[in-house]
Amino acid sequence: MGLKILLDGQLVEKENAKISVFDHGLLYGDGIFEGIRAYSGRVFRMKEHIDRLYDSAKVIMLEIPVDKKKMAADIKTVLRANSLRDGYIRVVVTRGVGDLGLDPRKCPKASYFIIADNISLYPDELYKNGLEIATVSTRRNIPESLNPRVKSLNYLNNIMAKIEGTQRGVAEALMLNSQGYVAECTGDNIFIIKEGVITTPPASAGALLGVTQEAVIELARKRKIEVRKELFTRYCVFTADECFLTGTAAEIIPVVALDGRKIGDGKPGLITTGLIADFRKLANSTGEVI
Ligand code: PXG
Repeated sequence: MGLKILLDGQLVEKENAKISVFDHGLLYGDGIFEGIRAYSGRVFRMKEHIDRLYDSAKVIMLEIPVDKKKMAADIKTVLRANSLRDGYIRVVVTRGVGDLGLDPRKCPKASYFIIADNISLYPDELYKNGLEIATVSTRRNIPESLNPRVKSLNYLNNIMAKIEGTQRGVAEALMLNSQGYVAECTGDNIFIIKEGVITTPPASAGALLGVTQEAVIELARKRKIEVRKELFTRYCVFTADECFLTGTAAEIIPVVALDGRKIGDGKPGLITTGLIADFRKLANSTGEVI
């Protein structure tokens, strides 16, 4: 049997999960989404993801057709329908069908769908040996235009950066904000460690407020490691002892070089590997049971 998708409240086969070419999610990237993980039969940080989805909706004046409780139940329904105990969940809410104009008032009803599937992470070897990244010229959107805290369907800003990164031969690209401070990578938040202190840019740097980022901050504080949310420049990454990225898909992945400069000794550091172990434990032992 094929993959089952929940589309506007109905479970349908993947082949039948279709939306209109007049949907403004497609025509204008007018919509929002979430990426969520399930580990060992539990949905990790479901409340945080759902809260962020509804906050994104509020900012773009999009009315999600169901309440948070129903959304949570729907997520579990899709996982159960596909017998998934571990997997990646994509929740998408689009403005819905309208006409060829921009005006969202022409879209009477938002659409939503939920996909749950297996996920392919970075190759194992990168978790062991670390990732090399490069700074790209595409700056993160300024908050005054489209706030990067809104997880919108318009990811062209990040995709442009991803293309540049790929052209440079790296798996992730570092994005700066319009003032030149480090914001985040195309689909991950960034952390640096210097003399035992962990620093990650605040959302006000022009980054998504990451669910994994927040979980890692909690884990680090549990280890009695000082964590700061502060602006920093590439200089601080070049001269850091350790660096890593966090994201729902990537989890925690060590970074060992930026723009050809080795970070620390060029190997994943002790604090990073400790946090990776803590995160795996947390992810597999907490969360809402499916
Ligand atoms: N920043 C951005 C811009 C993101 O898209 C994160 C940070 C990490 O946030 P969470 O809450 O997941 O810890 C994301 C994550 C991908 C991909 O293919 C990544 C994301 C969404 C879709 C695809 O890497 N979002």
